Amino acid sequence: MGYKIVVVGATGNVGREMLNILDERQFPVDTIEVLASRRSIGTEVSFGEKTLKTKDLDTFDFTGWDIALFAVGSEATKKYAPIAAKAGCVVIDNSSLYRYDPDVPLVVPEVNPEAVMGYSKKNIIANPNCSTAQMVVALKPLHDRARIKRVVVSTYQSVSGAGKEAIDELWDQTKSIYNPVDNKPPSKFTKQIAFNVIPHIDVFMEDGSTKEEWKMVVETKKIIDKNIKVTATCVRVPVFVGHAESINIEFEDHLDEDEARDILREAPGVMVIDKREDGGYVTPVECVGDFATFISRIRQDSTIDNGINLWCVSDNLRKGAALNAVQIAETLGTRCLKKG
Ligand code: 11C
Repeated sequence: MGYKIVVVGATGNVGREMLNILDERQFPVDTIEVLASRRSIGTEVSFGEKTLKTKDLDTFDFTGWDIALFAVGSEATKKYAPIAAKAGCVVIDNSSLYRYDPDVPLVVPEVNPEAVMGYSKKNIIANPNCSTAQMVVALKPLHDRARIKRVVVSTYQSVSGAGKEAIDELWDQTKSIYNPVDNKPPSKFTKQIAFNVIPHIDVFMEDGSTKEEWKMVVETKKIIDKNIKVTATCVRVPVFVGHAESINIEFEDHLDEDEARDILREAPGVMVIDKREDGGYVTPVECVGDFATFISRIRQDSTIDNGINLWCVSDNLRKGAALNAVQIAETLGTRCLKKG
């Protein structure tokens, strides 16, 4: 006996990945419904061998459904997630709307699976931002061993994090860069993204940081430990899929680079590829379609007492969004909503 699952926003990049991952991981689905906003009703999406047609989110009755995976923006989430939750369907939300609500757990199953138990306060569980999800998978096992004091992270984030129009903008600009006739001014990004990098993701905050950077700080505290200090610089790069991060970690206790590598080798969700030779590390194009968070370039930071540097790469549409949401559903199923 399986679960009655709804995917909300099934025609978007993340919604489609959710369907792929439910199928790939053989999530026990009894019945599935795919929903979309009015303009996308009737759009066909694949679920394994099957083709499903999207129905209208606006008129859908969530009563009797077990889990709704939401992959729509904060505005639509604000309107429809409470309706689903009130009808008794547990919402797993990919937007940022509920992440900082103390009554909503923010979960990365490799890191804080026990937090799912808190779902019942609002019948909602939040999925973190993609750049946070992959970082905390790498940080948690090291924190358990040597207590992290401070993290300095710089991200190299792919355009798919900003949606389909952003993917199209990189594609169009790349094709037309040497052909001024076809050149359109940037619309999704603030500056040219093809053959360039942009140190700006999401809106600016009062202190000069961006909201993407703020999310990495606040979400890491909520997921792992409120005492961990994080400072982030988030940068958009001309890559289609796969976020990379350069992470510098300062610990309370000494941690040798070899022990750090051994700990990460054993850590759930992590794949260590770390050969000190040409190509002995993972780049974003190699992580696309994978479930793992890849860690490379693990080395001592000799400028501080207890410091490690590492390079972390993951598929932002998967671990950063759809995979994490499905893993939350799996955890919820195992711990709280047992079937059969
Ligand atoms: C990006 N990380 O790469 C963002 C996308 O808060 O869920 C995800 C935004 C979020 O642009």
